[in-house]
Amino acid sequence: MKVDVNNINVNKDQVWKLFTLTNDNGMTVEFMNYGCIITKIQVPDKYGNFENVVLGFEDYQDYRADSFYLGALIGRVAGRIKGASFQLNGKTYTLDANDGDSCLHGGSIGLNQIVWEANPFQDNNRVGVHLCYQCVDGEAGFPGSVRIQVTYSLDNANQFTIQYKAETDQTTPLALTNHSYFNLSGDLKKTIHNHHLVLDSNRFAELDDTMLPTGMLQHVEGTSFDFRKGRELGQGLNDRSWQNQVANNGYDHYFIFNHKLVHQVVMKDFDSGRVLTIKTNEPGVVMYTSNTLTDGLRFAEGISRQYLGVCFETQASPASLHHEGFPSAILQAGETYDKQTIFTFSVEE
Ligand code: FUC
Repeated sequence: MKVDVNNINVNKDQVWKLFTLTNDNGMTVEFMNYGCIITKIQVPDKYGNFENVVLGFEDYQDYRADSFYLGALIGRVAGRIKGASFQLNGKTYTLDANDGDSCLHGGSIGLNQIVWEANPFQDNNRVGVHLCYQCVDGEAGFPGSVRIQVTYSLDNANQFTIQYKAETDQTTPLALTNHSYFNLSGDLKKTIHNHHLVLDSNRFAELDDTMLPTGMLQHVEGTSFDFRKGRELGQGLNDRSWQNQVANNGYDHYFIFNHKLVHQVVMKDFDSGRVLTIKTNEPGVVMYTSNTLTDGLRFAEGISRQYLGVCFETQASPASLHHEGFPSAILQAGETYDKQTIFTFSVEE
């Protein structure tokens, strides 16, 4: 196992670091200290061919103004905050409205646009990098000075783990996640329509026509949101239901996990044989099927188009700031934020 480091010369004042984690099977995970952005994950298919299974730009410069948040670490609060404001302990906080009237993914300058301090490490079982950033009190409108450490690590069981640790000196909302778009076909050979998914969830947050949760949780039974026994993503992308249509014809919804299965997400691509399983201690996930991804962006293996990837944004719910019954996104002063999501890659014949 090893960690390689290279420089990306952005301009004469800025150099980003590009890390590549490699395990003994030859699996690699590549990411930058800019926004902790994952740019490439190379895993074998059932014939042993290594290919990339995440969307990433051909030119690293394109990450600077990326409104699709490709591969990025999202925060302080992932998802949409209604009215770009919230109340906490009797005070009203105002954030950036960067998505209509809402605050999306932490506001116009989020954690995805910060250069993080990075320290590589290696131990007996894994290789990785600690990425650290100290948010200032009031940054992007959020209260509290928050120290965040995100650790990316890879082991020889083809498990890529993201661990999030944080502490705050004032009670504040915090909901970090990663925004990688997965496509298991390898090197963007096809869209995600035929990806088969099992999701450990009975309920999802209903959206209104501005993409905000109405405050209602819908049961998945009898809908295209029922992935408990497995179904292909394409069925929901083509579904005429109000909830699929409101999300620009697909999924862009928060699912609450049952935590009854060992893995909360199992996704397969039968042609390549690749399987991705996700295990997390987060209470839920936003599944976004790149419904609004535009055509014509230059990705490493080809040109972008709708439905080219699927994000599993494991996280607490920002809707909890305005509605009862959603998993809380509040971190108390003095409490330790300790979340982890494990992405495991395997193959099936
Ligand atoms: C997801 C979605 C949004 C948005 C963005 C790029 O997390 O919830 O709708 O388009 O990513």
